[in-house]
Amino acid sequence: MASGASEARVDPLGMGAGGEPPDSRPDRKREEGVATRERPKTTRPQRFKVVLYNDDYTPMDFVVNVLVQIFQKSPSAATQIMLQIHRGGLGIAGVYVLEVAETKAATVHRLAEDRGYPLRAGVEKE
Ligand code: TYC
Repeated sequence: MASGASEARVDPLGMGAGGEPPDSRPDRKREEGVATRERPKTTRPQRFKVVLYNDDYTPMDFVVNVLVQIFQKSPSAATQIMLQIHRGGLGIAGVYVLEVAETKAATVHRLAEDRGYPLRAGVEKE
């Protein structure tokens, strides 16, 4: 070259004539058009059941009160769930994200232990 200018000096950032940096991704054509997402960016948090287990000693009205106060059931729904547990061995008190489910199960254990009852609650993936 007569001027002595190298190509690097003429186009120091490698921008080319279009003014955009070159696409360095191998085997990829530059996308064109409107960007679209094939999958949603967000996912729903996993949900967990709080399961109450039957025992021979916890009073029925205590279980109903737990279902009303901790799991926001109506008195009649709470009574149905309690009877289902009493007859079938277990029942679902509610379904929540993990941290809420664990907190509710721990609250059941604390309230039962305070009264000397053996009521147990578990957390299971839905
Ligand atoms: N089986 C208990 C009784 O006869 C009542 C009971 C119901 C206990 C549900 C626990 O999760 C339970 N007093």
